[in-house]
Amino acid sequence: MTTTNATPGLQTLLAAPSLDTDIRRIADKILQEERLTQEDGITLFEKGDIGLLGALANHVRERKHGNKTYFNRNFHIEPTNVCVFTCKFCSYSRLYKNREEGWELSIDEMLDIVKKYDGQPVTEVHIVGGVHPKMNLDFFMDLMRRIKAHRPDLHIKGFTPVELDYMFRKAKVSVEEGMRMMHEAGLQSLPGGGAEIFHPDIRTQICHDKVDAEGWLHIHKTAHSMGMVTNATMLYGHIEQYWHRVDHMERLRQLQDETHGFNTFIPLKFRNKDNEMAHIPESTIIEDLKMYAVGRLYMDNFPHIKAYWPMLGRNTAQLTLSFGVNDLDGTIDDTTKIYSMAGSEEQSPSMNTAQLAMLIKQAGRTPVERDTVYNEVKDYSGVVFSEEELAG
Ligand code: V47
Ligand code: SF4
Repeated sequence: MTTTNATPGLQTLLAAPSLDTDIRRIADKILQEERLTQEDGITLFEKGDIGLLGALANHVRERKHGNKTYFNRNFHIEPTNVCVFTCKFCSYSRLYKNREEGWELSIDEMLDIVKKYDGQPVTEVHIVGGVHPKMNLDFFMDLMRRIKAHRPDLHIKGFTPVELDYMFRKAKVSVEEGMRMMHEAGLQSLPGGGAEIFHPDIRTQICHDKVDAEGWLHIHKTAHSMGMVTNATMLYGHIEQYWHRVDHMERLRQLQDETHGFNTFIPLKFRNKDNEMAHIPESTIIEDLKMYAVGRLYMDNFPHIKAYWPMLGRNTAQLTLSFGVNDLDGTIDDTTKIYSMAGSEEQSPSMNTAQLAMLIKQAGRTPVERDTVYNEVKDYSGVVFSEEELAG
């Protein structure tokens, strides 16, 4: 066993005589920068002690990024929560027949949201919502052209393969044609949503009617082939088993080997309020931290692991910074409803730059503002914030 590059704390954990032999072998692979197998991934979930998983994930995180922890200044546009699909975990959507209970924004209304940020240094708009039968490819291309005409420097990250697959089918265009059209209209990157759990045993039970794993991966692959970067999520902590999580990560890791187009892996904790899976208890914090740590260790070709604080809550998100995470997403400005409606403790998610930077500093990390593609905008390590700024 080579432990020379490990911190003293990690060396002590690895020296424990009681350490499981499989875990010791996997830890050695991690220190040697060798790729983990699916079996290794499952073993980490099943037998990994939380302290050791955290120390190993932290070791890899610090090797890749040192102390830097990224965030960005962003806001969301959720064009509608009316949706033709029936995902059982979704607390947010309303069926088309009940659309008077939901919202449907016009292009002018969405442009008004963009205009609210005139003169403010936001760098990204994240557009994502339900799949509304009347909001088609032309509608969204028009929306993006108008956003770009108003504010060319604002990066448009938007639309999951669930929305894109539906739009392209309706418009009778291929994925390649459709992605080209969206890209030319202003779409610059894809968020990670819609991935859930890829394996059909689980996917057919929780979201049987939307794009399948192959369709999801094909759309991301096509985006990568056009030079766009994308993210990937995994919805964990419901009816899946550990091997389903590892299978999911494996499919992503394989595509990343081919394209190198993914920036960030984002494990999303299942929240159980007001949805058809409300009888399933939510995962514990220990399980959440384990998920982030194994995500960091398994996804060796993903540069960034993100904890999305509006979903996880800011306190747990802060803890994940010691379990492999190096990105907390953004300021959000209370512009998303997906997680508050699903029961997150963050009922009006909004943090100003000072608050986000302080959250990161308190965890002993260096806050660095980034843009969507991880160009560094500003290092906040030396910045002192006033009481007023921190109060928000
Ligand atoms: O795909 C829906 C998830 C996702 C619930 O790429 C739920 O930077 C937990 O993907 N409990 C959409 N999760 C959001 C998303 C995202 C968010 C932030 C940043 C990025 C990024 C991507 O929300 C869906 C689904 O997996 N979701 N309902 C729920 N009850
Ligand atoms: Fe529709 Fe997305 Fe909700 Fe599924 S998760 S029902 S696709 S809004």
